[in-house]
Amino acid sequence: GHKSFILWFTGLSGAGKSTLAHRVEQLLFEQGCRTYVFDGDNVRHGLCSDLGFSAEDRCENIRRIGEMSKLFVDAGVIALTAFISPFRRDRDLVRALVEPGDFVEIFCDAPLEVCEQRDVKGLYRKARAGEIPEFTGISSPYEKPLAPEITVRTGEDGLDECAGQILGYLEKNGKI
Ligand code: GGZ
Repeated sequence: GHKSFILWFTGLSGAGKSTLAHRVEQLLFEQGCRTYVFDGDNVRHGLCSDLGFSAEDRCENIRRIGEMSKLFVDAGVIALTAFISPFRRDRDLVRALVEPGDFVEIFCDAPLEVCEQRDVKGLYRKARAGEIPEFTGISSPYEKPLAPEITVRTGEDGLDECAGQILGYLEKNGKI
């Protein structure tokens, strides 16, 4: 079997975290890896349905996702998580939960202008209109990772290019 670890995708809303995580999952699956993707769709409606978007609630959201991901690592499953996770401290707390090397931080680096231009769900427009308080990048901060294991330029590069970079990292570092 393979080792297990966390692939932690972080970046702005609309940066493509969830889409990329699912693409990477597909590639890992083809290599015989056991995987699971956590994103807003399966976490914020369930385990974290009591939480909003204040700094405190985001912190608790990330803490729960981190603890859950750790359990998946214990179970031998590669956990892929796709959350904005805007605060460096919250991400570093998750990093500290697992063995060194088992937390792979992937910065989905897309410029705010690109995310706002895409505005797939119309949330940036609403945030600009003041209809969504504390919206990341508009009225709430995003703290870029200082030393992510991987940075992918999801604003410029295509999905397969970004997924390939991640698989390349994992192969080079003996993780798969
Ligand atoms: C940021 C928000 C907000 C606010 C709702 N700020 O594009 P989406 O819709 O699907 O991704 C965003 C998602 C962010 O949830 P996370 O759990 O990833 O956030 S965090 O890690 O900060 O806890 C967006 C939607 O929820 N959304 N309100 N105010 N994104």
